[in-house]
Amino acid sequence: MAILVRTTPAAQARWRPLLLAAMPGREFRFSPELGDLAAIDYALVWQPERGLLAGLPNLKLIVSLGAGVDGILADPSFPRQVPIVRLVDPYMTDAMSEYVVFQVLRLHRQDLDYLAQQRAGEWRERPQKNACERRVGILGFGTMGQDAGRKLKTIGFDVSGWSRSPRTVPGFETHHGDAGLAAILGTSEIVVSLLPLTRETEGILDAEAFARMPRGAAIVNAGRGRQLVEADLLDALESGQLSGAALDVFHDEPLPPNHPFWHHPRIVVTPHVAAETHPATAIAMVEAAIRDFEAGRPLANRVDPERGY
Ligand code: NDP
Ligand code: OXD
Repeated sequence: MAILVRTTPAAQARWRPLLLAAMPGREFRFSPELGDLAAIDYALVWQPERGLLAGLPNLKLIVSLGAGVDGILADPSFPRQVPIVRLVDPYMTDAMSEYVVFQVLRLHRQDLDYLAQQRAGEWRERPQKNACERRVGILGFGTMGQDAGRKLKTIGFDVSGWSRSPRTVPGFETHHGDAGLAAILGTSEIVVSLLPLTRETEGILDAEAFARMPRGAAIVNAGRGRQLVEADLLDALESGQLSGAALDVFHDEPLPPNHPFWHHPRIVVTPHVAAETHPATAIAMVEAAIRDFEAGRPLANRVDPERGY
């Protein structure tokens, strides 16, 4: 009975001592040292290489070491019969809300313009709306979207959320489905994506979506890079349909050195750090998933591979 751990080398170095201390009776295999594949029961993974999971004949449970599972489901050979649990760590949710609040405030308070003015030595006041006059639309009103929404609302923003299924979230206007998307885009000056990457959400932030948004609107993407059509964003910024974008996730990560986003004056780039996995807090969820599985209890935060998240 062994547990495979496969994430980035840096993350693996953080997980290793914590896992060994928390589960002393267990045998761990830290990738790339896999040993006898037939002995591996559980896999704790982040963006595993294609074919890795399919090559484990006795795998019983997959625990995602991230909130998003697109890196697991993208592998056409992943074993669909094996349950997948994703990470839902309240500390990570807090971190995401910090990122969203920070970027929404930057866009709301015209930080990109004032930074440009500072560089030019220009002292000029800009007309400024109050937060309550600014509607923020959150695409993906799940764990992270709702938490970010609550925190934005505390500041005073007028927040609404969009999900796949109809949701009643006290205090928020909510939308779902295609008609709901048109409604939320049409009224939001700042649109935040906290969507998972699925067949339906790939390319959702495209020219058509930008055209629906009020002129001069802005976007924040912390969901996944492939939700954004990057060329359409550049066109929308060029035409003035959009006024800015704060992006944490990209088609290709790391963002290639010659990518136009790096030096674009209306784009803020961060290197996929909006809400990083913190092994020190996440380990409790990993242990709970394995405990629940072994006790035959229902698994919390189970992924539906058909739905894609
Ligand atoms: P949840 O599963 O809790 O929420 C996902 C939300 O997206 C739900 O409201 C869901 O709708 C909605 N959704 C999914 N598909 C569609 C669709 N086709 N149309 C409309 N709404 C849809 O996930 P989390 O909040 O925990 O995480 C969201 C994503 O954030 C992750 O999948 C990941 O991609 C990203 N992330 C990014 C990080 C970063 O550092 N940049 C860190 C962590 C996560 P419904 O409520 O109906 O199910
Ligand atoms: C995640 C991420 O999905 O860090 O957890 O992007």
